[in-house]
Amino acid sequence: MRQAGRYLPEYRAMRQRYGFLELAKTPEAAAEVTLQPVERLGVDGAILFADILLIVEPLGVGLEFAKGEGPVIHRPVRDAGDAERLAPIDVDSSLGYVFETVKLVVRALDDRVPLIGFAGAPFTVASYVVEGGPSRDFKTTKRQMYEEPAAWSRLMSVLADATVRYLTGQIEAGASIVQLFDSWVGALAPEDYRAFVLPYSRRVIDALPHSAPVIHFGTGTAGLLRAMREAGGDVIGLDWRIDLDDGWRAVGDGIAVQGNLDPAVLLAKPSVIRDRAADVLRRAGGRPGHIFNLGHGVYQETPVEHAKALVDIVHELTDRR
Ligand code: 1CP
Repeated sequence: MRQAGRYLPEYRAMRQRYGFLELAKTPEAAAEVTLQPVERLGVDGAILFADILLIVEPLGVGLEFAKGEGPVIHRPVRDAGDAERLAPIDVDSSLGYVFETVKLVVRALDDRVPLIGFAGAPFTVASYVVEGGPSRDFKTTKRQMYEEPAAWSRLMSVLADATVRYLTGQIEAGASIVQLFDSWVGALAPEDYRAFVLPYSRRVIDALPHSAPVIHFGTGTAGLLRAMREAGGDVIGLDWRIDLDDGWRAVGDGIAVQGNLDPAVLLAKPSVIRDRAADVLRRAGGRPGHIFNLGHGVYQETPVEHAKALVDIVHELTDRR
């Protein structure tokens, strides 16, 4: 999950000096921010500092990270004409700075912990491109999916193909694992997921080199877990809206799971954090193939000591001190 960010004072200090996109595009700075949670918290994996929307910039839709408001897309894709006009994405020339960051991080980590690369899954990225920014109900996205199949398949295909090259480039640069974030896919009916989304996520996962495991993550996915497994991934990421043991049962045997502590638990005192982390581990039951994680990204209001306490507690309870 997102583990860098504004809850860390050293991240806020970097953001005083760099705009968000500027930070992502400056490999030395992005590498430094990637390493901050590793040094400060002692987590067992680094997650690349980047954003799922960087891939959208070369599409020419006018991506901006507005101050304090999150991402804005000035020229959203609303019909087949817009979709036809999308520029094909030359990943190596437009996103080479991300591969540079990966190389710097891998060198600095020196095998202490693995680096997790990532990309947005086609649906979640498409939702920003169609809506023009964050959304609650994804109404415009769904309308397009239902009634403009040509526009939808063109947009999803362009994103899927670019995402294959983007994740492959991260793996070639040294990422040990990659995570595909389909953060907002839980907004879909299962049949719509199967018809309009699964083929594109599968296309991405199937085309990746087998040298790096793939974590396939979404939120609100209790009704979609089987279908997400069919789309692919070595690990299915669970959010906290399902109990970990029930989620694992729904995903099925023979596959790993990641999750799933509610990030809001980190707002509470350490004794609460301990009980709740122990509960997640109890539900995992010591089975191989569980990656302990939050069910989604760290909230900005999280006290850093609480995040650190969680890492220590999980290490203690799993004998990894
Ligand atoms: O100004 C800032 O500092 C903005 C906060 C921020 C950060 C820290 C944004 C804007 N992006 C990021 C980095 C980021 N984004 C990381 C790396 C963090 C790390 O090193 O730990 C990752 C993995 C992402 C991925 C991302 N971006 C997702 C998928 C993950 C998830 O949380 O579901 C999504 C949906 C985004 C879009 C995005 N970028 C930024 C914001 C505020 C948002 C969310 C907007 C929304 O609510 O829809």
